[in-house]
Amino acid sequence: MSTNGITNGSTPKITLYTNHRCPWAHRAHIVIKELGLPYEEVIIDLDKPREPWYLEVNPRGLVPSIKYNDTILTESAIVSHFLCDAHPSHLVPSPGSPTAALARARINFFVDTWVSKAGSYWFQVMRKEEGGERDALVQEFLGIVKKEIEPLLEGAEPYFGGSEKITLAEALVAPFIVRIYAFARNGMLPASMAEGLEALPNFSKWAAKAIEHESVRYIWDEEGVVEGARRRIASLKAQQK
Ligand SMILES: N[C@@H](CCC(=O)N[C@@H](CS)C(=O)NCC(=O)O)C(=O)O
Repeated sequence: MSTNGITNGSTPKITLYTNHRCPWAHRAHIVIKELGLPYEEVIIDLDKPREPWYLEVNPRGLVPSIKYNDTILTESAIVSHFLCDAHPSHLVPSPGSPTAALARARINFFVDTWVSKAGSYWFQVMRKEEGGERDALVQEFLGIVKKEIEPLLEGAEPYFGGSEKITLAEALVAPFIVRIYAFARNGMLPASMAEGLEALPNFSKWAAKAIEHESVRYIWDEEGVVEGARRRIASLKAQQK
């Protein structure tokens, strides 16, 4: 049976519209790699206005988007959940039982907590000049991670919820963690930000495992990501003046 170009039972043809600098797109790469799905990638140049053909793929002009057979899906969380639901795996249990529902709820709560409470600080900190205001923001971020994230990582050994294999929780959050550490190493974020995370026992152990995972690393280009962020921040600071 086929609906909107989605066919059950055969290997899908997937095109991933992406940019390796983007943490949201990184999520889709991790999921696709873990699911072992073949795909083609089309790199979208984020330094230029989007071309009309891409605005037809995704009218918001953002990456990632995927074409799954003939169907376009956008928004990294939706793309990731769709792929996981269409191709059940160790990443997240399929719904249908209270145990699976609870495991899914816990992953969703963790990811939602990261995104809604902690996820945007690194970008705000990066835009600030050195000084008291920036330090206060770093402390606020570390306080939130300690209060909101650290308890959710109790027993996350080696992966979320005690899973032996990487889960959707790592796939959706690790792209941000790997960047925070890389930016701190490269002087784009204060070293105190990484040091503060390292002082959280659950977080630091979990993060080390998550960011060294092959599915997180295979498209990771630290130099390119840092350079891209440097240019972006310089241009945002110039616009503020
Ligand atoms: N909510 C979106 C966010 C995606 C996003 O913001 N992508 C950025 C790159 S990291 C983008 O495409 N920006 C367009 C631009 O820079 O013009 C998602 O989860 O997919």
